[in-house]
Amino acid sequence: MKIVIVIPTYNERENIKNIVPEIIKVTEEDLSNDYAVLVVDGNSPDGTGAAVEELSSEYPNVHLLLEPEKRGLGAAYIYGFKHAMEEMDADIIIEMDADFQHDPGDLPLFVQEIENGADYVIGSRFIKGGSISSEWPLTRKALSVGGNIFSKFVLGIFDVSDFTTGFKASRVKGFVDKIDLDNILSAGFAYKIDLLHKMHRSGAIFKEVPITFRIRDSGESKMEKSNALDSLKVVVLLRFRELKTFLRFAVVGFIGFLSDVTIFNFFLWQTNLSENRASNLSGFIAINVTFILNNFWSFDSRKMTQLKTIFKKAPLYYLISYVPIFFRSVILIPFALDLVRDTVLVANMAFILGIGLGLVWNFVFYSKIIWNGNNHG
Ligand SMILES: Nc1nc2c(ncn2[C@@H]2O[C@H](COP(=O)(O)OP(=O)(O)OP(=O)(O)O)[C@@H](O)[C@H]2O)c(=O)[nH]1
Ligand SMILES: [Mg+2]
Repeated sequence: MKIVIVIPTYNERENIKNIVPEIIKVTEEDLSNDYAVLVVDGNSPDGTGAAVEELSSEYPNVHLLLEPEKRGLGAAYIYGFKHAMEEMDADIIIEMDADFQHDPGDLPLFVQEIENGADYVIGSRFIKGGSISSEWPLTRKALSVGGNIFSKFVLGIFDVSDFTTGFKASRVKGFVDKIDLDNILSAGFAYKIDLLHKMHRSGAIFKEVPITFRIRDSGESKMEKSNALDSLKVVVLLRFRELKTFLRFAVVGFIGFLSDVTIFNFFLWQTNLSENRASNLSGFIAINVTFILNNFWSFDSRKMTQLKTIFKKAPLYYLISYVPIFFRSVILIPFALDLVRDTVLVANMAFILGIGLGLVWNFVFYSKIIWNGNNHG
């Protein structure tokens, strides 16, 4: 596999000169994979870029990606991720700092976990075996611990204990290459939370491995004071977006429900269709109405606009949506009528119960499969 280790730098001349040879030493031992180091430098005034160029003449698999200026950690990583995918054909991308806070000796472990089936490997400071150097300021430690608890509960992601670690490995095919990197919520440190959230929602298999987070070797911290507030904003915004989608989906569901019930009863009272047929037909009409409303409103940020995409997804949409309709028409309603005799009231009650179950079913499958953010048009 092709593994690209992306390292953002700003004024890290000494660190980068020391860490690259260590990375090369460790990765050279793995003969079955192909490694490259991609340093994304924010045009550091201390000459980090020149130091990387010198390193590349010594090590051909070390590359420099120069930014026009310092634009934030998130912006540097996004730039590096795109380059690693488009120009270097990466299968795995590793995020790592230049300042020796992350141990190059841990790299083989990250790769092994991906080889063993994980899609996203998180170097965690907060699981058994992981730690933060005791020299790290207490206030930063407290902020980190508090931020993690907050993120866990607000985002509802309970299988992650370190949301803001900078040491990670991601599988590209099917995961990073499906993420819309142009709309990441933060150009700074908080991009980490958005990326993690997107990987989680895409169904990636997560694996946390313990790391020891040391203090930086030399140079100054680029940690900005605004990072904590920015991270808080990203967590809240991510949750709110999901909630908004769900609330809109519920409103659409209610409109679908009203049309479904009205049409169902119209068939029952005005025609001599059986309950089963009436329920099937009203359901079919309702899923077409809800498709349009969901596409242009509930899931507007992931909407499909091209007919080609819509036709491609249509069979799956009908299949998913038809499951609860089939269930209520063929199982629930006949069962209820059998049990309590033939009344329109019983048919309606079973029908409504079927819609309630269908709402949950549909939301899960629509958001995971139909409007999963990978429609590209
Ligand atoms: N290109 C680029 N790199 C950056 C930027 N901000 C930080 N970095 C690099 O990103 C890595 C992480 O930044 P650090 O300042 O070490 O942040 P930290 O590890 O949370 O803080 P410390 O514990 O104080 O080191 C380092 O390699 C930095 O040089 C930026 O705006 N642009
Ligand atoms: Mg650091």
